[in-house]
Amino acid sequence: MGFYEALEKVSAGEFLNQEEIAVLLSTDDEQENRDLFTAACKVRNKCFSNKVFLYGFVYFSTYCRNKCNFCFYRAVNKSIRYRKSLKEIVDIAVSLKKSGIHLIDLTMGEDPYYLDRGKAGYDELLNIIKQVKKATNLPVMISPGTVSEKLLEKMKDSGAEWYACYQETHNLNLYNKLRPDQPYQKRYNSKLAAKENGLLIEEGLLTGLGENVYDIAASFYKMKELEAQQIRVMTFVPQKGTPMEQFSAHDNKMELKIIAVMRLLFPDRLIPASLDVEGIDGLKKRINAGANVVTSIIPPDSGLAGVSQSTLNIKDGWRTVQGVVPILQECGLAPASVSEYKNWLKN
Ligand code: SAM
Ligand code: MD0
Repeated sequence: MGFYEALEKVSAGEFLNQEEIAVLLSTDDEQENRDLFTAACKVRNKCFSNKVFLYGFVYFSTYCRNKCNFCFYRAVNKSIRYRKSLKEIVDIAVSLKKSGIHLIDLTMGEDPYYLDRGKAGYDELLNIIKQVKKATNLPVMISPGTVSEKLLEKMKDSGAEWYACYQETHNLNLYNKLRPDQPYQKRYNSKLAAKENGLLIEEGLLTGLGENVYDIAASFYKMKELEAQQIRVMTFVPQKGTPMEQFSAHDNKMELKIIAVMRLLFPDRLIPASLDVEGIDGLKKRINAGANVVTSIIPPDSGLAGVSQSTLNIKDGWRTVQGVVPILQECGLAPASVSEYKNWLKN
């Protein structure tokens, strides 16, 4: 099947087979790319009108016991380490709410302080969720890594609506190279358990790590099987001091195509444009590829870091609602209200 036949088929609401997905992802033709993005935005606007959701990012602990080869915060790297106090976390969440965001994403490395002390650590973690919820009354996403079903259940009871945990790839060999000593199935099962417990789930991919278009197509099938309400992709950003520091990262073209094809395959799902890959300069193209959520909004004076871009555009205040809104307007879009976001979650 040719590019335009596949585009027409998916635009008409049909799911594509892996070969057809590969055709869409493989194009390097500029006109075809433009048509792909236009079709994706059309589908997004049909489902979400001109409204975009904004997520505040609170990376409250950068300590991590894992050794992911791609990550700046892998246990043995000399990266920025901090663990914010409960008061700092709540104050940051409140300032994010005042700035106009719709959700607080509480993210941490797999920090032994919270995860390896048994009940004492869990209670502190659960209290963070409870206090953030109490102080903001906003939806909360937790991104704590792979955790037990019991803890997921307690996180939900403490007020979390979402569990984010990205497989990065569904190619087992590649996964094992990226996340050594973290069994693939255990990570995947966390998402199934979260779903079972009534949490909304986010699944995600990394691109630029040697995967091919068939791997990406296989991931779309996994996302379909998971029925994840939010799905994402980010381009790998090489990190200083890690085994993959010299790995040649590719440009953002594949990420943009993946966003567009995801949008066409999953019209009514939430798909982020992350500020954590190319900062504010990369926002417009991700939105124009079909994304409808802006993630990694970070208050400039909070002392918080990003993940793949630990400092880019944080202190200069571009990763803020104020920084993002004019760009959304240039794309003919506008931030939703908190009640619009909450209504989406209810459906
Ligand atoms: N520690 C938790 C976990 O592993 O799920 C949550 C935080 S983790 C740091 C969040 C995500 O950031 C990873 O799953 C990965 O997709 C992304 N990420 C980390 N390092 C990255 C890099 N160098 N380039 C692009 N994305 C990266
Ligand atoms: C982002 N840096 O949205 C964040 C992070 C974790 N749930 C999200 C990867 O880009």
